[in-house]
Amino acid sequence: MPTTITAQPYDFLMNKAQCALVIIDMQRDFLEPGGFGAMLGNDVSLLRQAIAPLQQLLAAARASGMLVIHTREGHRPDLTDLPPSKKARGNLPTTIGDPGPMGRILIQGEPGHDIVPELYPIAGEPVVDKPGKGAFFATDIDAILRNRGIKQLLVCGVTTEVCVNTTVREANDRGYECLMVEDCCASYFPEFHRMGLAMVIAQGGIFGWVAPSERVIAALK
Ligand code: C5J
Repeated sequence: MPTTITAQPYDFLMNKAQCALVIIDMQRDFLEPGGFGAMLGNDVSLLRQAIAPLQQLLAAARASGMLVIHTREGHRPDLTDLPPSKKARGNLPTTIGDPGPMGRILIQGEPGHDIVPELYPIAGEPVVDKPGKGAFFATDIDAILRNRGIKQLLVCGVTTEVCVNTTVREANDRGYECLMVEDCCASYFPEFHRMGLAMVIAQGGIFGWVAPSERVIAALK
């Protein structure tokens, strides 16, 4: 029997056995003071607002036995999977692969690439390393989800308008039903956060659903 979550633009009927929690890129370099995001002049406290609600949602998902998947944006140390266009983007003095405050920026195995301790994966939770913004590009996440019979995703993480939004669009095209948990997503730009949610639910839910964590947690219990 599905559990009803009151959501926008209409109720989301969650089938727990076929639903997974996907946590996008809650990495130290994006979220911690002294990381790459902060070095670029971003206010990381805006992203950190998502940590506390996400801790509660993660605890509820774990307690319910739901599959939890974490993603990390990053590249191989030899940069062979880094498109030159991505390396050059922004014309910044410091870019992906260069030394940063927490090791080489967005490089697998470096301290800044890892997930914040508050949300650290536990045994049995797949961690998907992704070279792009979307979690489906050049990763095995689709295979992991299909092998577990997953058809619905609760999507959280950072940033709302970039990696979370891209992942929701990719998942939508592959037939997954996506609910974005609004207070468990965050952006350095509050207006982009709002719009990142608004464009998902526009036109009758063109990419999916949006609901606050308290409703999702209540449905998981
Ligand atoms: C993510 C980014 N995770 N904004 N990356 O959104 O570059």
